[in-house]
Amino acid sequence: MSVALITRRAFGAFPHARSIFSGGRPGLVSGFRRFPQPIRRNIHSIEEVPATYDGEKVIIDEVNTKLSDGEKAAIRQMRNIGISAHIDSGKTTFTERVLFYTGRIEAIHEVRGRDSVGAKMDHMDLEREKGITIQSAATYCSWDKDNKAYHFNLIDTPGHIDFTIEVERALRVLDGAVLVVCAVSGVQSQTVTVDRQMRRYNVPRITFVNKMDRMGANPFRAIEQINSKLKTPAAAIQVPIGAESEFQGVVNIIDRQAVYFEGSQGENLRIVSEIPEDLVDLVEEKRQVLIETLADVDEEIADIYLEGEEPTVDQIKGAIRRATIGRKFTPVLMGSALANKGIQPVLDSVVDYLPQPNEVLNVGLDVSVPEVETPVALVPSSSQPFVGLAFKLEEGKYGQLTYIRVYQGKLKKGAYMKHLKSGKKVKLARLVRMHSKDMEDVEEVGAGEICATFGIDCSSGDTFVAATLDEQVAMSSMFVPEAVISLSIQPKSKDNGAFSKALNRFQKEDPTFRVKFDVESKETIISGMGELHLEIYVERMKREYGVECITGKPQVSYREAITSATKFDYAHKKQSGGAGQYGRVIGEFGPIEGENKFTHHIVGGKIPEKFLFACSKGFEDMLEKGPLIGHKVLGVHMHINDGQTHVVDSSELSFRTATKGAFKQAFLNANPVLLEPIMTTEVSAPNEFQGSVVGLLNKLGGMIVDTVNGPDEFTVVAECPLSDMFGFSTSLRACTQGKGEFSMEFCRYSQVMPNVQRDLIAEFEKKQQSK
Ligand SMILES: Nc1nc2c(ncn2[C@@H]2O[C@H](COP(=O)(O)OP(=O)(O)OP(=O)(O)O)[C@@H](O)[C@H]2O)c(=O)[nH]1
Ligand SMILES: [Mg+2]
Repeated sequence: MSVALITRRAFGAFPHARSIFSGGRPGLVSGFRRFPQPIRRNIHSIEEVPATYDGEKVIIDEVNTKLSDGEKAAIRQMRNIGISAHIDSGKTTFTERVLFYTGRIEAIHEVRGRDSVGAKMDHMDLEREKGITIQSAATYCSWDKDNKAYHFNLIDTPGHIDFTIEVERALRVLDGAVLVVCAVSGVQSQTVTVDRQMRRYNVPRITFVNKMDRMGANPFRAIEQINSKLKTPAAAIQVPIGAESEFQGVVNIIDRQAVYFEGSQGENLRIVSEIPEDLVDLVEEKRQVLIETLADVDEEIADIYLEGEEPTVDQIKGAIRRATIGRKFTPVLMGSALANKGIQPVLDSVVDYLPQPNEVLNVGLDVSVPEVETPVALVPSSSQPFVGLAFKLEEGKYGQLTYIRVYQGKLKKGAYMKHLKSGKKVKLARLVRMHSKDMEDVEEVGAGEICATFGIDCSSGDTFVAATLDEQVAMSSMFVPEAVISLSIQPKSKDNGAFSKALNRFQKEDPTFRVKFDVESKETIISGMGELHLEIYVERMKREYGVECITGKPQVSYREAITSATKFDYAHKKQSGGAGQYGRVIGEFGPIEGENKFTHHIVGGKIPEKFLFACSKGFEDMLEKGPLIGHKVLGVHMHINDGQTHVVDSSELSFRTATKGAFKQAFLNANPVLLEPIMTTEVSAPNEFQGSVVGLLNKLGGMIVDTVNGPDEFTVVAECPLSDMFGFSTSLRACTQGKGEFSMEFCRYSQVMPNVQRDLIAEFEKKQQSK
């Protein structure tokens, strides 16, 4: 069995990434071994995690036999969904309408609106000032369809790539998503990123093409791009009535009904079976495209299609549901959130096409027996023992607020649960459901739901289980991307404790924000996903903790790597005077793809086991601070196959030191190189600025990989070295009269030019000497 098979919310192998393992035993994740299993009565062990939804479905059906009829009826009314997409595509604006139409808020307020109230889900002052979402916000609401009330847990996520961890953790715990795409810009670079994130956690999605009121809106171009760029079969289930400023509503092509959104806030739906005459042909054409696309991904429709018959409305809807949940298709709806048009059908589609919590497979790992790990299918039944994941933390006025997704069993106010990592039992003094920043107390939360609690101590990504559960079931955590930039930071005036308190808090809440103290330079270094990410924390430090800070220039996080293989034979000796030290390690050193690796194969006990453990620690020490310029090391494999021990003088410390020495020597022998982050940069601006934008990107060493010209705007995608991109927003503003927009995200590492490498090393050595 391969670990790579485990996908859904389980233990994936993510190259170049840190996966925080909730069981606190990272060593076991990759070294999966199978032994005869003790019989487990309280959990649903499975052989392996299937690679496809069809395989998952077999287990899901088994799991469902454990649910009572009452539970099945209740879970049918439940949906956990995320709203995710490229920056500024209108997620928060869309969510605001959802809250209004479901009666959760009494009036609609706009993101950066003139009434200065702001959208409900962007509740931080900084979000309202900047008009962007920084933190994801959770809420729940109830949507009535066919006289039944459906309960939605909903998370609005940020689009800016600097806050991408918020998308990761939301998608990690949600069952389905609404992908919002702009009708003018179509699939943008971050749409591709979000798509990748949805795939990582196997999240089915429906698509909403927003901003149909904008000039140049074309939903069918966007759909074509979903097919070609995201490689997800997609087809419209609506066509627009009117476009741009004349956009009035949509025709549902499945049942051939026209829907108009009337009333000052689009709250009155007028549904008529009369389709505007000029749209009749288009509806039929797109209906045919829908059926053909479905025939490719669904057997039932394929059979009907081959027979030359027309599927019924129910057959089409059934196929869309199966194919969407099976992650083979995405139905596309359209509208304008800002103009209050087209939102309600999306809510109906969430009910119709996105999965109930018992229609997706959620997997944990039973880690009760050391070195034996068995996947476990979690059963969304309240009668099962509780298993939940703390996916997000926030420091609030009542202490740590911990968001939990309940995968199995239920949580009750006043009851106890067990923190898997520490084994400690914790009391659930308060249980709440979140409505953006507001909380609503509840007595009990059932399987499949999302809730929050106070006063418990844990890290983001930790698993909690029922206090009575003997088995140790661990949920995997989310994918955590590596930081690409860092800067030094210090408080302007003497620190009274608030500075470190703030840094600790931010670090605990956000695994992509790292803090370290550089002993040599005596500086505190913060690192993160981009300039904006760090800027926001510096600003929050001032606003929330009253600490003004001085920051250094942003620095690129380089990586140190090797390009050839070599051998090492290194002895660490200190045998004059006092207690001696001796350790000798011999082996091979070479480059590998992806994660760094340490292995050993020692015969005849030349290096005892405990010293080998010390060697692995020495290896890890070196990875953090590479021999060239003290940046992280990437892609090395160190293998120790021989060595020597001294009866008296050898110790763990001497072998740790010997390994560090061997590492440094071998690294410098293996043609080392410095790697720099290359960023995919997407710029859009009015056509008249195309020349100056392309000129700017060229000047910054960018390689242009794609250019798309729209009627008014162009979009250019370039790969640029991060070191030249600091302050890009200012240069772009200057060359486009403030009309240009850009997004930037990490693409890959690439070798720096030899002269740059020489300069960076010289600069580093100079700094070392001056100390
Ligand atoms: N013309 C038009 N503008 C829209 C529409 N929906 C949203 N906008 C505008 O687009 C801008 C961004 O909207 P948001 O809702 O903040 O977008 P977002 O996707 O939540 O942005 P982030 O969370 O920062 O990624 C705002 O100025 C909105 O008023 C729409 O349907 N039509
Ligand atoms: Mg937003």
